Amino acid sequence: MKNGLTRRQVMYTGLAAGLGSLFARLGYAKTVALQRANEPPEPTTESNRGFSNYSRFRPSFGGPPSSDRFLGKLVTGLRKSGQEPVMVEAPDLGKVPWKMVNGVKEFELRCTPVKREFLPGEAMDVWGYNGTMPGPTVEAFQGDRVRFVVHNELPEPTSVHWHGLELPIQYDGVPGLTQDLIPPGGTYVYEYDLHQTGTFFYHSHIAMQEAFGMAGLFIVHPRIAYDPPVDRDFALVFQNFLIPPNSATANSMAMDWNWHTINGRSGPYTTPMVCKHGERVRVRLVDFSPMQHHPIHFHGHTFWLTGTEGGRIPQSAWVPRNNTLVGVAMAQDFEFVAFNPGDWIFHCHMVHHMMNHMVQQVGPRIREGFDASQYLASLPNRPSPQSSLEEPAFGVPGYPQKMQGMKMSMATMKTISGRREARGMRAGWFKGVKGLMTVLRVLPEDLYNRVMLSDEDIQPGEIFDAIVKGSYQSREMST
Ligand SMILES: [Cu+2]
Repeated sequence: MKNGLTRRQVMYTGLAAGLGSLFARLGYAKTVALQRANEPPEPTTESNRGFSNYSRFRPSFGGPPSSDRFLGKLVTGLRKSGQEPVMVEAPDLGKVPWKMVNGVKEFELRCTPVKREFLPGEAMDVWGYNGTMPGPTVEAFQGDRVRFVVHNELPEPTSVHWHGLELPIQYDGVPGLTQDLIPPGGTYVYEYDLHQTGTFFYHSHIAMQEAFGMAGLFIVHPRIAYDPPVDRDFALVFQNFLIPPNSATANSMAMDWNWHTINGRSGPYTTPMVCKHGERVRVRLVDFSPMQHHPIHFHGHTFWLTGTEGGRIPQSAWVPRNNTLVGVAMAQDFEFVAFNPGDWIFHCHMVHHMMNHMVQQVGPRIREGFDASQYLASLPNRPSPQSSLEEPAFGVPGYPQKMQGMKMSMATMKTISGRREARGMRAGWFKGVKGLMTVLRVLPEDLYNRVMLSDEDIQPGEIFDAIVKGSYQSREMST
């Protein structure tokens, strides 16, 4: 439009002028008109007309920023509005089963020691619920009345707090303040109504047990999915542990961290999230690390921050991001349209969270009170330090920076790459996926079906190559 005003801007300005006398008292009309006039003009020429359109199948702008379709903000998924929400998928975690007892959804939680394989063959001693760490996901609906029968199978007392839920005080799970601790072998019953919706979690309210992994997701859905409806709903819990070399037991006293997990696994053992090209996707992030915050970055897309641990954010306050900081005990929900096919890394951006512990740099540690005989007996077999300072690279100040001594056995590689969710990714894809990292795969429907639904052989790199060579980037379909 002439003078850089869009039709909408003219409309707003006209409206403001028409109602001027009314709004003038509030000092409002001028502000609205000014705000609108300051927006960049909508593109009008042939060359930039594309920026006002949005496509769910290729990168596009969808502007201006006030548009509902800007960066896919309110672009619906492939599912229709007005339906039940899709169920949440938390990779590598189960769900807590429930049964209906006289109109109440009854869940059973056992507080247990857990052996959790952070990486294949690296089974760590932590604590959790029902034999997993983090515990299995609780999934319920707004309006449900829920009951949790909690058995303590730990050698010390515990209690369970329901993080973020507005419930009667006697079920809040704080030792002493709201209830007596559940003794070893004891059982305690929590029961309340759910009136909220969002990403919550349950956890021990004993600090050291929290640091030892005792938490799980608690997702409460609305009965009818929020608009715009999403096709996929993923959830991830981020945690840090310090597990000294030569030990499998997390040191929950530590203020330092060397092992990092998403849903109880470290990259590249974290199972990729796989969605279809064009779907609207929600990812729920929870930080249950003892002390560390996680700036979570997703490549190739811009997402909208649509919720926090307090529930849904009104659409007017959604924020576009590609990196969102999740603080300790906070949740962030975000949504995006998966318009860009590929295997996209999804990771915490803290560099020390992007790798697991550096054994060769740290060396073995013996703590006071521990028997050192085994360590001393194996001294002759210790790998000798590399002191090849003649290597020309040592002439470069700072060398080496790349982590040294990363080794992965053939069996481990097979386990990691042999999973259905990883089929057809580049050979060696796992070299760039470490610590607090996972992968979100956006696959065109035909490739999605091959990877997730068929049993045909897929060669390493086959799916990746098909995306790079294919015409998927430019494919336009009616939405
Ligand atoms: Cu982090």
